[in-house]
Amino acid sequence: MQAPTPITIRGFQIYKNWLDPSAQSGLVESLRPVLKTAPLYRPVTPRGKPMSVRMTSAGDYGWFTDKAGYRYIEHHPSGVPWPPIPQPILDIWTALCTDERLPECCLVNYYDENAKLGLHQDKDEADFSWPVLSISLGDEARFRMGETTRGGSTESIWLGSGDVVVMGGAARLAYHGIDRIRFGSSRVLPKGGRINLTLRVVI
Ligand code: MD6
Ligand code: FE
Repeated sequence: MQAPTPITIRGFQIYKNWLDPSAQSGLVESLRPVLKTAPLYRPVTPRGKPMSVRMTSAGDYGWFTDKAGYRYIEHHPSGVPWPPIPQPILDIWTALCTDERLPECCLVNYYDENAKLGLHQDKDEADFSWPVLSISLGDEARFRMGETTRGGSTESIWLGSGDVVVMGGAARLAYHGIDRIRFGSSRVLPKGGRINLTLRVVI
């Protein structure tokens, strides 16, 4: 099937409501064993500040940060291997990105009522010719998009449950972040909050 035309803002391709409610709850179900094997933890930035977003990963590599810096690691901080990326998540990548290569990391970010994510670039991967794909589940979030240099102009859009964003080409190295969520705006996650999945080709 050919994907319908997304909204494009600064090269970010935004597929509103790509996942219908049953696909959204299917993804939430597929994440349960991931979260059981590899529980969410609170990473610490290289400057020593605990992040407000909690994280875990699935796949061969998990994105990680502590005082030693940003990097990909092959095990959860507990020492267990990262669980495999659930097939329904890989299917979204294949539908919207490419079937030439599969992502090696599915980073899982959980936002509670007060969590946010400052403007950043995703640049810990080896080859920026592969896009990053992001899937939103649960509460709405204001996603901010900037330029490829820090301090440029920005614009924002609200992402809701089932929205998918592909960040490739010129946008692959653009700054972006989450200003805040609207806690309680969705019932997709029983306890509220927001899950964002980002799929990345790492090596
Ligand atoms: C989020 N997303 O939506 C955070 N990164 O919670 C990201 O940082 C992100 O949405 C790369 C590509 C798309 C994204
Ligand atoms: Fe990012």
